[in-house]
Amino acid sequence: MKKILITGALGQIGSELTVKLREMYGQDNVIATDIRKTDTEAANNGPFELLDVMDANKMMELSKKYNVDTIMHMAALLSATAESKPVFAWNLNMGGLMNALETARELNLQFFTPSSIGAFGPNTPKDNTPQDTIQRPTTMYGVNKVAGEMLADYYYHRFGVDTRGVRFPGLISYVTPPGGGTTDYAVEIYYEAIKNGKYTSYIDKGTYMDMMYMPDALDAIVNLMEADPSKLIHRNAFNVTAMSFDPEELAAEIKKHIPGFEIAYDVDPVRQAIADSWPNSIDTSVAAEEWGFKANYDLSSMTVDMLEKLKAKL
Ligand code: AKB
Repeated sequence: MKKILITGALGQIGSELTVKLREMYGQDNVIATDIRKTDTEAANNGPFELLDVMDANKMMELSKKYNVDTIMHMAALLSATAESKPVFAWNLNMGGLMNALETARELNLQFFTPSSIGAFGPNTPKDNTPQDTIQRPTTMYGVNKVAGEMLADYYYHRFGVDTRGVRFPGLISYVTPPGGGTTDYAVEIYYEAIKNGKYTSYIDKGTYMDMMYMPDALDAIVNLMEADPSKLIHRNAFNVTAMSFDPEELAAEIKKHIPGFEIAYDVDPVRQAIADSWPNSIDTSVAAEEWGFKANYDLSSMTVDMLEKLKAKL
């Protein structure tokens, strides 16, 4: 029986991952932790503990208290926030990761943490970006992610920790909004389309980025964690994605359901520069080969579901 501690459990991914894992492995077997408590399903429907990931002792103490066998480290600052607070981002993203890896090493836990398309940079091949390629990111977030990918590999090779991870694209969900990311526009646009029938994008038309709907992201985590380790050549930082679009294509898809919807542009130079340094679309064939990665939602089916669920929510 699995017993999992999740950091950043009330964040964009964590809040849905916690609920899904509780359904799979039992309510008491998934311990949600976060720096703050919110009035959410993840916080209220199972064990919850306050945890600042910079506090190594408390992370160890909680992992022992609940006798967990797995740690999923989701707490991190996203790309735009990291760019505005680079020193804090280094301390939190790297300090939190080291604490989680050390906890996994000492207690012999299975380990998951997400990397990102942000681990690529302007001289990475932009289209069909290979799994193994040039990684010279120009953002603090990207520097953190590359270092994190390498650390997770290091802990596997050096100490035998069962580390696993993926490179997530922008994730789209109707449950918990993201905060401080470059791809957040692709979530905000759905909220604004329903509330106001228009959206002003901070990312320019013609800017293509990889995206994935949250149910596919959660399946990817579960399937990778359950994959036969003898088949995993890479273990960490698998490229995964489901679709690539620019704001115009996304707006056109929304317009099919909300005919009066309009998109305008007020480009934010910081987030635009980050987006310009990332790939247009990445190649996921290695994840497919090694553990059967497959996404079920494309732009059209995701938009139908997002609009339906958000209309009910709002
Ligand atoms: C961000 O935009 O920072 C994240 C990511 C792609 O890692 N959504």
